[in-house]
Amino acid sequence: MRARIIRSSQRNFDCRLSTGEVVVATAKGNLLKNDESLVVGDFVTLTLEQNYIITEREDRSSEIFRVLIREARRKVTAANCDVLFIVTSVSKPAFKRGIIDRFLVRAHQWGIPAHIIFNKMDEHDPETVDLNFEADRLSSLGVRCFELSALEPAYAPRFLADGPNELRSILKGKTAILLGQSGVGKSSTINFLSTKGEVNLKTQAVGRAGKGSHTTTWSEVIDMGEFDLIDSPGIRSLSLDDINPTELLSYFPDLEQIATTCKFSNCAHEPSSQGCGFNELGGSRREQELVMSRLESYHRILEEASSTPQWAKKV
Ligand SMILES: Nc1nc2c(ncn2[C@@H]2O[C@H](COP(=O)(O)OP(=O)(O)OP(=O)(O)O)[C@@H](O)[C@H]2O)c(=O)[nH]1
Ligand SMILES: [Mg+2]
Ligand SMILES: [Zn+2]
Repeated sequence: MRARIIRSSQRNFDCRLSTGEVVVATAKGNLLKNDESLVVGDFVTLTLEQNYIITEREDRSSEIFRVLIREARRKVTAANCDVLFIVTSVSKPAFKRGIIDRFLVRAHQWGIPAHIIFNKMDEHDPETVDLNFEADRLSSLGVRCFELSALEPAYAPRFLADGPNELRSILKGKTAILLGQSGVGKSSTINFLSTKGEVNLKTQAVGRAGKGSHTTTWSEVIDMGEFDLIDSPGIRSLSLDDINPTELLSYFPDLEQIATTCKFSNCAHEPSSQGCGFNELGGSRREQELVMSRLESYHRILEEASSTPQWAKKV
C-alpha cells in the first residue's frame, strides 16, 4: 500500500496511509544504503508482515538538499515539496534581507518556486522594515510576499496585496515546506493555518538577544487536510559555500538579465567596472536601489562561494 513518510527517527519511519492513519515502519535494507535515502515527504510502498516494512520508494519530484563538500555527496532532508515559504520576522529575530536572497539561491538550485512570509506583523515598525521595498525587489522573480501575524488570526494586510487568505488559497492540494531562522514563527504559522486548531506544534519564546530557541528539532510533514506542510528546524546561518561561483549569477535571474548589457563578458559588476550595466541603470532612484540591493547580496555570496576550492564542488 502507498504511504507518505511524515517523520523519521534513526531506522523507524512514521508513515501516513491514504486513510490518514499513521503507522510505524522499518525499511528494507537496500533502501538505507546511503543513510539519507528515505526522508520526510517521500512516498513509499508498505507491506504488512509482523510489522510494516517499506519495500519501495517512489521517484521524487523535488529534493531539499545541501552538498556536503568534504564528503562529496548530497544530503537530502525532505522530498516532494511543490513550493517553499521563506518565513521571516519583522520584529524579533530582526529582519535580515540577506537570508531571503540566500534561500532564493537554494530555491533555484532545488528547482522549487519560493515565496516569502513576513510574520509578526503585529509588532511591525514601518521605520525598520519597508515591506513594499522588500516585495518590489523580488517582484520580477515571481516571488509572492505574504504579510501575516501568526498570533492574530484576524490580521489583514496593510502594505501588500497578499495576506493569510491568499496564502491558504495557493496551498490547496500542495506540499509546502517552511524554512527560516529559528524563532521567526514557522511552527506558529502552521498552527495558525490549521483553521480548526487541530494542529498544535510546540513553539517557544525568542530570547533576550532576539535569537530563537531552536524549538523544532526535526523536519516533519503536518497533515493540514487540504494540503501538507513541512515544518523544519530553524537555521543558524545559511552557508552557500557549496555553490559554484561561475553558476551563481544564474541563480539571480533578475541580475543575469542586466548583466547581458555589460560591455565585457567577464565583467565583475563592481562600481569601478568599465561599461558595466549596473553602473548605467535607468529608471528612478528607487528602482536602482532595488537592483543594487540584490547585487549586494550577490557579491556577498560570491565571496563566500569563491573561498571554497572548485575541486570540492563536483557533486
Ligand atoms: N508577536 C508575535 N509573536 C509571534 C508571531 N509568530 C510567532 N511568534 C512567537 O515567536 C516565538 C517563536 O515562534 P516559533 O513558531 O516557535 O518559531 P519557529 O520558527 O518555529 O522556531 P524554531 O522551531 O526554533 O525554528 C514564539 O514565542 C511565538 O509565540 C507573531 O505573528 N507575532
Ligand atoms: Mg519551530
Ligand atoms: Zn557588469
